[in-house]
Amino acid sequence: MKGKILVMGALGQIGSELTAYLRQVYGREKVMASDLRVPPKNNDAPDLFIPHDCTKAGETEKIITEHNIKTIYNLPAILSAKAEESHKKAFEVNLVGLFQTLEIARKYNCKIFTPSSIGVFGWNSPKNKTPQDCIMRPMTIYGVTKLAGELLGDYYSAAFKVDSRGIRYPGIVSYKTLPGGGTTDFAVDIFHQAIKKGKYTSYLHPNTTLDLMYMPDALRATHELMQADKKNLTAPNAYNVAAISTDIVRLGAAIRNHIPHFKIDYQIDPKRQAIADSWPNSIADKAAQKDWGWKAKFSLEEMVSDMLYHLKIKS
Ligand code: VAH
Repeated sequence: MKGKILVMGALGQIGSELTAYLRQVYGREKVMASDLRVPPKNNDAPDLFIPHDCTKAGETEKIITEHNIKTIYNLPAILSAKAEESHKKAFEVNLVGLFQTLEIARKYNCKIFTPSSIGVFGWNSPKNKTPQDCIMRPMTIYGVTKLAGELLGDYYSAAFKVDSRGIRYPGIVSYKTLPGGGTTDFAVDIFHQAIKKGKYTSYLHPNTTLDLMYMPDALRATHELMQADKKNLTAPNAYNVAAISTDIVRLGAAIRNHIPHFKIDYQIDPKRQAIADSWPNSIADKAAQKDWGWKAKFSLEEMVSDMLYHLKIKS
């Protein structure tokens, strides 16, 4: 592949694992990593890490030119719950940062991937098997920035032939990083609490159903989409992908198969409950299946078993 890859936001939940995944595929030296934060002392490639504020176009442009970057994974984002606490910061990082990176992708002919989210759907989007194309009126700053980001990507694809691609990630579950301020943080924290305390206090109602996806599926979906032949991609930007539609009760039951005494109690957080209630219960991903052969591999039980296996080793 020509040029190098830059993973922006490389210390986040997706970024930290996508960087390692891409280095496996393309070779360590082909993948540069950048983030506003300082990498941990045990970072395995400090020589390939660059401190970077994605809202500063000059910094981004310097990295692109100095390292001959031809593929950008634009991951920096303030997630849904945290974004409601600082909507201006969320706008700057999620949308201004993206706009500046799209401009640089246009100027230097880079292919660009930007995560979208099921957060782009709103109260009046279809709730079950939510389709690729439907009404989308998100009422969170996160959803607004993600939907606007999709439209920006569509515009740069059409107006400037920038190869801009995206995926509407469900709540991603992984064991390598701690939750990062999202509404679906429960789906990560519950495993840590189950191992540490044998119990979890849920901030969402027991019957709140959401789409989740295990990180290995999310990484593979991202790579498969970026590898796909552009002429087969009918959805201009940000594909629906689906994996596991579930709720905290079913997630808890699957954990109880491994930790029999595990208990859940509830202290509802009205803000995150309202966000979760505005999101779909389940997603239809027909376009991704047809256009680039997408199919999730991990079931709820397989995800739970793998998460607990790895976290027990770490604990
Ligand atoms: C969040 N984890 O909770 C993210 C994600 C679908 C959820 O976008 O904000």
